[in-house]
Amino acid sequence: MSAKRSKARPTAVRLAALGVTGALLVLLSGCDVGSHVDGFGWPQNGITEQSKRMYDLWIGSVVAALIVGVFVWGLIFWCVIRYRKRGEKLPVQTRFNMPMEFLYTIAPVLVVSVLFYYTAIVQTDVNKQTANPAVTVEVEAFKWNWQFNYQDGPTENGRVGKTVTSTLGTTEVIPVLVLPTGRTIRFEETSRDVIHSFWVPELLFKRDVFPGNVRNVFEVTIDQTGAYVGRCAELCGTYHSMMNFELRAVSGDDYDKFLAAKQAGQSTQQALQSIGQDPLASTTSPFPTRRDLSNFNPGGTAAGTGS
Ligand SMILES: [Cu+2]
Repeated sequence: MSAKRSKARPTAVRLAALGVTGALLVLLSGCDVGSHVDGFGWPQNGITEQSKRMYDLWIGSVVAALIVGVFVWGLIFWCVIRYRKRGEKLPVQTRFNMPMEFLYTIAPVLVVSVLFYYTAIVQTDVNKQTANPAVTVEVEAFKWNWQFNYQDGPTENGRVGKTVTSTLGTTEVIPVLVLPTGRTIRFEETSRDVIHSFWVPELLFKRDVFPGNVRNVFEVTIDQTGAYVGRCAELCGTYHSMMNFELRAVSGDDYDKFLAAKQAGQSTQQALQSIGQDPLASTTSPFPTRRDLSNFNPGGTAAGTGS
C-alpha cells in the first residue's frame, strides 16, 4: 500500500513539472510572453533595435527565474507535506548526501553562467560601434540646454567630425533633434561645463555627458517615426529639470531634406516645416524660469563691490 503511494507521488510531481515547463515553452515559442504581463515591469515602448534586444533579455531572465522559482516552491511544499511530523520517531537523516550537495552547488552556478552569457552577448551588441555609421550627431550639453551638431563623420584617431549644421536650444524654444529611421546613428556626447546625462526614455538607454576629453559614444538604429521627449538625467544645477529636448524620428528621405534645408540656411523650425513636420516640440514645452527682479533680488540690493 505504502509502496504504491510513494510511486504515485513522484509521477504526479513529474507531471506537474512537465506541465509547467511545457506551458512556458509554448508561451515562449508561440507569442510575446511579455505583452501579456506588462513586460514584467520592463517598458515595452522601445523604438530601437537595441532596446528590443534588452527587452528580450529581461523577459528571458524573468521566465528563467520563474521556472526556478516554481521548481523551488514545489520542492518546499512537497517536503512540508510529505515529511511533516508524524510521531516522535526521528526521521531518516540525509546529511552528507553527496549527489544532492553536488547538485545544489552546481545548479546555481549553471543558472548564473547562462544568465551571464546572454547578458554579455546583449551588452556587447548594444554597445557595438560600426566603422561607418550613416549619421553622426554630436550632443553638446551645457547649463541648462542642448546643442545638436550634425556632423559629416565619426571621430577618427581622436579627430572630431566636422559639424555641417546645428540646432541650439534656448529658454524659449525646445531644441528638436531630427534623426532618420532605419539608419545607424552615432551619438557623440560632450559637455561644456558639468556632467549631464542624455536620456530619451524610448531608447531605453542613457549615457552621461562629460566635460573635457571624455566623449561618450554609442549607436542606435531607430525603427519607428514619431516625437519622443528627451531629458537630462543627471542633477546638474538649478534648472536641471528644465533641460528637456525632443527627438523627432522621421523617414530617411525626410531627414536628407531636413539636413539640406538646414545647410541652405533655414532655421530648425523652417526646415521642420519644409518636410511637413510640426516646427515646435510637441512632447514638452519651455518652462518659465521666473528669474526676474521680483524673485531674484526683491529688495533691489546693490551687488556691492565684492571682495
Ligand atoms: Cu543637465
